[in-house]
Amino acid sequence: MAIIARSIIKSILSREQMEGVGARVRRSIGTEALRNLDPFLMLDEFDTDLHSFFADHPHRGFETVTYLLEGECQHEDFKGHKGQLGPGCLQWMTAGRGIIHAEAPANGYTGRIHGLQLWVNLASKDKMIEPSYQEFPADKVVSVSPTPGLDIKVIAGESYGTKSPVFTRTPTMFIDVKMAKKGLTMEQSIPADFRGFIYTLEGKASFGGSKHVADAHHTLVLSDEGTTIPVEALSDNCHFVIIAGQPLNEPIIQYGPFVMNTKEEIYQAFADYERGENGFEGANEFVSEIKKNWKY
Ligand code: FJE
Ligand code: FE
Repeated sequence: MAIIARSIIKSILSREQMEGVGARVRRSIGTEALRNLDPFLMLDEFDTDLHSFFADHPHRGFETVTYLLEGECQHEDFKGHKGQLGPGCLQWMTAGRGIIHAEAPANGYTGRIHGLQLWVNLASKDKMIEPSYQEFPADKVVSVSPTPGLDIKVIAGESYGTKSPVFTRTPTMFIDVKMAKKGLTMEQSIPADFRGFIYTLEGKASFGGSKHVADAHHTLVLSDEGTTIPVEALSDNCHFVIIAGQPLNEPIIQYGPFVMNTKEEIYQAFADYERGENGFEGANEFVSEIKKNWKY
């Protein structure tokens, strides 16, 4: 059987918007133009500074994946789980039935904070599971360099024979690609049943069988047919991510931080959050140290 290359069926430029408290983000998935791309609910490229933070907020029914490219961040949840992320660090958080947390620049850090936050939907059967974290410092994020100047970090899934240790409840591929020189090429395999997209961070390249040309901050939606994604760098210093996953094909009812399958489950999420029940125990008493110490 012939190997079919995926093509680009839609290209959307992300403009900067404000989120949280003073944070600048470029939203990819999760805007009017692309509400979701099953199984993905949101992708934000945050590029911000010490004046920004995401104050105490809940999540239910999905996973948040925070991948830091530059800077130092801290996080803290309502069960006492806290930590720091540096450049190249990965936090794969399964919110499941409930997490309340704060995300902010690390204390004393005053530089640029640049990274990605992806929201991966959970199947109906997984939405109410116990919350959990998979956390990887930069040196535990696996990478592969198939040719000089081509540097790939395998956040989830597999690239050029290198496999990520991340467990993805919703089968997901997340590949971070840097191509140092114009003219370099690469090809990423993608499972036939995955739906996906490319988000460009820097440089100019041609993507897919259709050789679609894009520069930075574009979301390129992939066609559903095919098992490979060819890329050619058209400038030096190309940087982009390829994200794909198995569609859940279930109803999506989203109300901000709660993503469920029915309206009733959303009402239940609000009630549980307000009453501090069904996974939100302690919600009313919780104020993060991050919020208490916030002074900008
Ligand atoms: C959220 C609005 C938000 N993008 N990128 C509504 F901004 C958020 C939220 C984030 C976020 C956090 C980080 Cl660290 C990076 C982000 C949106 O926290 F959860 C809701 N509900
Ligand atoms: Fe959050």
